[in-house]
Amino acid sequence: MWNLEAIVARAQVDFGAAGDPASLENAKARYLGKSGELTALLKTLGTLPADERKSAGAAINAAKERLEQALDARRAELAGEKLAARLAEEALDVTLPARGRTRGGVHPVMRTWQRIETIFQSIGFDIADGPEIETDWYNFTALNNPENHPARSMQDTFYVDMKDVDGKQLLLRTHTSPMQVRYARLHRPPIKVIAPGRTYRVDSDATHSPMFHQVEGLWIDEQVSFADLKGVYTDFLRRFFETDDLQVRFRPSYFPFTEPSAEIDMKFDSGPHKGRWLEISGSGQVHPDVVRNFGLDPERYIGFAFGSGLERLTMLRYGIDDLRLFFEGDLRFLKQFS
Ligand code: 2U9
Repeated sequence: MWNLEAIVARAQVDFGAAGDPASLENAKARYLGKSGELTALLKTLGTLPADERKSAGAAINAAKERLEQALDARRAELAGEKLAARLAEEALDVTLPARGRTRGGVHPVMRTWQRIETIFQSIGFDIADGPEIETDWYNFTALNNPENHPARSMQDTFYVDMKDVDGKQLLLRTHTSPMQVRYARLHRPPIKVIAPGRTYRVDSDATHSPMFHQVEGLWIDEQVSFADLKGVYTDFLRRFFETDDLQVRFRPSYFPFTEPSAEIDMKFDSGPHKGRWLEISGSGQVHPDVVRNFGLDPERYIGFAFGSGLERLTMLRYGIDDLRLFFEGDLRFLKQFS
């Protein structure tokens, strides 16, 4: 008869020697595969005399079963070894000291915001704050924006799917002026206030962002003039840019909320921008209808206002030439300011 014991013993040695699942399956094929040793024996059963066939078949099947058991055991062993290797490789040493927190930095536009607050506070201006979601009245009507003005259209302004008590749709403020309207309705003159903050317009290209920052200033008293505004604003620019080599000029312009209105230009007499007039702000005498909306008598009180973009001030101060850098969160850019 065949030496089944020897076959089983050899297979067990072979299985034990297989170092990975693929080698193990190859070893299995040599015994139990289509042309494997045990399979070949099974095929010869038919050639045996009938009285031997039954016991021989049972012996081969018992051997086959032992091989299957040895295979399963070795498979489990290999899976265990693989898991152990992975655990060792990916081990975390929880006793290592923590990496610690790194120090963050102030965004360049926020630095400008902080600088502006410090400068204006030092000359007696208060800081106003207010909501970024506004009513139509505070954002447009109180500021003398006509009902059919393009700024009020869906193309120019982000509207919110919610209405105010007048049934008018709420919107993302398009300028920081509503904060000053709110402030002026709550305080009595003299009023000296700046309102820095985020503003929103439907506008997005290389020089416009749908969200940008403005700072506006408002000065209301019985005796203020363009000369005061010019003095304050020139002083602000010289302190902001840290140079006295800077000239300021007012150029006639138009805004619905001021009359007369003026663009403010500045020119550096030294440094990289030397010699070129640069548009930096808008300004004007607050329109009498707007003063009336504060609950004040325009025959008695006169107001002066200005408005500037914080991104523009920041770009000029640091020599940044692409607005998009402010909004990309690229640390290579931002780290230069911390
Ligand atoms: C009230 C009344 C009047 C603020 C003003 C401007 C002119 C102006 C722009 C400059 C660059 C906005 O960021 S920007 O595009 N602003 O030109 N702003 S006068 O006038 C006010 C504000 C509040 C109650």
